[in-house]
Amino acid sequence: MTTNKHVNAWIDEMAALTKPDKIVWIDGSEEQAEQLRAQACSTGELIKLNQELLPNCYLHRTAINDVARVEDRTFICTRKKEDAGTINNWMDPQECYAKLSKLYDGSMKGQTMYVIPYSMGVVGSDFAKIGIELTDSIYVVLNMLIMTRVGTKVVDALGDSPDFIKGLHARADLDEQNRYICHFPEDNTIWSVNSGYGGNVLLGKKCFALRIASYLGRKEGWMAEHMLILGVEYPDGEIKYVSAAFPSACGKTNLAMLIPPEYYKKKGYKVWCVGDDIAWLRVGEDGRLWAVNPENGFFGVAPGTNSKSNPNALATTMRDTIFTNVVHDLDNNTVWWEGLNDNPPANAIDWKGNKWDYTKYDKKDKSTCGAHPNSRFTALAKNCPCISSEFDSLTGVPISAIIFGGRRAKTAPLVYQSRDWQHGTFVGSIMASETTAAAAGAVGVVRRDPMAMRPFVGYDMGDYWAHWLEMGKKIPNPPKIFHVNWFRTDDEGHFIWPGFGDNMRVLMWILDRCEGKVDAQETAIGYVPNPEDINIDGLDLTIDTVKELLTVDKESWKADLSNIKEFYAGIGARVPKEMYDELAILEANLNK
Ligand code: OXD
Ligand code: MN
Repeated sequence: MTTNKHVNAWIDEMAALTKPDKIVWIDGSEEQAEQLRAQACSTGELIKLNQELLPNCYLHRTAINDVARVEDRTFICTRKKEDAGTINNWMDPQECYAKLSKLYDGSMKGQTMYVIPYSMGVVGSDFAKIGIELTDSIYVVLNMLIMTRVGTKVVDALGDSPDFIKGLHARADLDEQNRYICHFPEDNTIWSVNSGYGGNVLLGKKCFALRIASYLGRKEGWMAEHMLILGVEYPDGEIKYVSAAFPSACGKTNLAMLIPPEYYKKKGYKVWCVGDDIAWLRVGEDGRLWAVNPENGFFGVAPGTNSKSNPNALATTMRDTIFTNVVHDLDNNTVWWEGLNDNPPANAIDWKGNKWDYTKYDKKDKSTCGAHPNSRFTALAKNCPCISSEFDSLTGVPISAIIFGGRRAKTAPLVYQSRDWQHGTFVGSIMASETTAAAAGAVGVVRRDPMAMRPFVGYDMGDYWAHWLEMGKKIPNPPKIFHVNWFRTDDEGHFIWPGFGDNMRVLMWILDRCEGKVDAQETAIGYVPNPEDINIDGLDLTIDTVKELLTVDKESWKADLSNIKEFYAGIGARVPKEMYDELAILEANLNK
């Protein structure tokens, strides 16, 4: 399919190692995709769902031991250990190539190796980067066809260039003891073996668009971030864009597809989704920071998605979707998951492929779930009712505000604004979430997740913060940086803020701040809204509750300081001095 000698030599080498019977190029055509779906259905890899209710939708079940990303099996293989940093697992590249070569050796015998040429970003955009994934899995091919831009157009765009990310994936024996997700940022290479689960095997997503891209971004002067991008349209038609980073289980996809509360809807406000997971950001000619979503679809968590929490996501999954590890409703050949509605199917198969008795389902016992808690939908962005008209833009969208967030019961107020870019970088660096009763393990344990990138930075975390600081110097008109917390609780542990669509009320304060339209109070941690500036029209909330949501509780911040210091110490010598300066300012402010 190509005369590119770099591509052909690499494919030859990988085929000599994995020894497939056949090599098939994925051209991006519907005919080829349809033929692969039929083939996957004939072997049981996919189940074709009710085509009247769910046109072009399929169900897949992974192996039971293979249901999530595996951070402890994920490696950054730089020549020098210190370049991978203290948070990432590291392996020497030569040692890793040798070790994994043994696992790949002959692993595709009797099978087909699919060659997927794909682009992260719109083909032809200055933001876009090309990858080629070699895989033995039709499930991977079909997911990549949704999540990325695939096919002949990508091969044409690459031409004779050696500038592409080389990804090799083999399911091998799905042996979890020998499962490896390895990144070689210095070689533009990703090797994944012994998994069939999305985050480990759709190499364009976390592996390329975050880990490798964050490394490239540092080298080339741009940023790859774990951020949603959304646009707020004002009644006069103007649209302002924000990007936002949250650790998992903070409702990122829900925020990206937010439905405005009645108050705003009536006035003509709209919210448009550009992306729900990843943003690539560059400085534009106008001196602002511009963002694209390099993906082409959503790989969203199914449980909890419903017509109230995220009607747009639900609508997106109604066609052209691959469901993974959800419940199969046998009566009407559709799917179900916990939190979809109150009508679990009576005649159903669970995510493990066993008959599922919903009467034995106990919300507190995950082992009784019909759908795996990390079950997923892979759906096309263009099927989302609120997809932005700029989704396919070559230049991206200009970002007015960057929002960081976490799940904190007491410490962080509903929203605060950093003083400037450097302070904003510090605010991102101390991002954290507390574990909830829903997760296994102790409740209330703080996990630091800087910029929500803890598992995704392809190099040293201290160097990553230094890159943020460097970028700040290169953006003449930078976005303002904020922090939000939708999850403050009262003394009984109930959430105080209604969340979901009502988060728009906080977005509007943020955008007003960006325009200099509203004042704020300076506090020890940054600028906090005057309570009356958070619009609570139509909400069952008093101004006193808003005051409570906005208080900065110095004692809990002081308690946090030692945890932050310990975290910084763990990151080690490359934490920029500026971050320690900001920490000292915070400490001094809290002791004032
Ligand atoms: C994801 C994640 O799947 O962040 O997007 O884990
Ligand atoms: Mn994510």
